[in-house]
Amino acid sequence: MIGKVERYLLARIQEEKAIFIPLIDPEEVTAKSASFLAEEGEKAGASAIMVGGSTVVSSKILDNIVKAIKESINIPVILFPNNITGVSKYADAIWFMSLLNSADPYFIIGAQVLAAPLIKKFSIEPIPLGYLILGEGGAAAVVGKAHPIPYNKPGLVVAHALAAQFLGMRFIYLEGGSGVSEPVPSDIVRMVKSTVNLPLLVGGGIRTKKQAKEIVRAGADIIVASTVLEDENPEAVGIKTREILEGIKEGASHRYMFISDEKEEKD
Ligand code: 1GP
Repeated sequence: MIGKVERYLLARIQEEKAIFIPLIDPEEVTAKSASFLAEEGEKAGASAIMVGGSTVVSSKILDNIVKAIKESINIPVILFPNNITGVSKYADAIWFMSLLNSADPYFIIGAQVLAAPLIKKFSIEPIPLGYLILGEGGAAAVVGKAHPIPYNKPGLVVAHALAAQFLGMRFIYLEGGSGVSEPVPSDIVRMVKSTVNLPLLVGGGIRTKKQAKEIVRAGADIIVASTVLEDENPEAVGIKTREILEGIKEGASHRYMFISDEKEEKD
């Protein structure tokens, strides 16, 4: 049941403790700049490239971008769809995600039903993921009709993540919203990690090495970042990618240990 890309991600997480997946928003790039971003990511040590955004993009544009990325890198390309238009036959895998705190069943199960036959037809590997939008939530919250869980209600985040685990989802994504001022607080990451036994993705508003380090230290297995890598200056893209990766590495080597519900600090 577990496919090649998922096995690969789990192996890299086991090996490196935490990994980086740059996210490319098809609305913000051309095929050329997307390839460049992906190449820089791969060179710096990113484990995969995600492609997706909150607003609608034509399937043709998405296909061109995914195809161009695929041709320039060897690491997997994973779709991060906001809707059924987020599917491209050129990708290796797709986060088969349910927006668990949406008020609209379309984003919990409707879009997934419509997209499933196409994903099967294109042989794209689906990776089941529980998606939760917190804090400001950004465009993802508006488009997905979510009730973002406030940062001061960590118990609610844990309850949602636990429900995702019990439903059989294999990854959890804590989303703060693209470009938001405050990424998901490390306290929330720590609480989820000490209760839920699933690999944890955290994204939204992560711009600095320090933020990446703190979030990984608190237990994130995968850091996702997009806005910080959208820079006109090609040199800046490489520098930022490496900075985030350094933060991830430092955070992973100074991780809290999670023993049942108690945590100890390890050095
Ligand atoms: C959005 O979590 C991602 O879905 C990335 O957010 O653009 O703020 O890095 P940023």
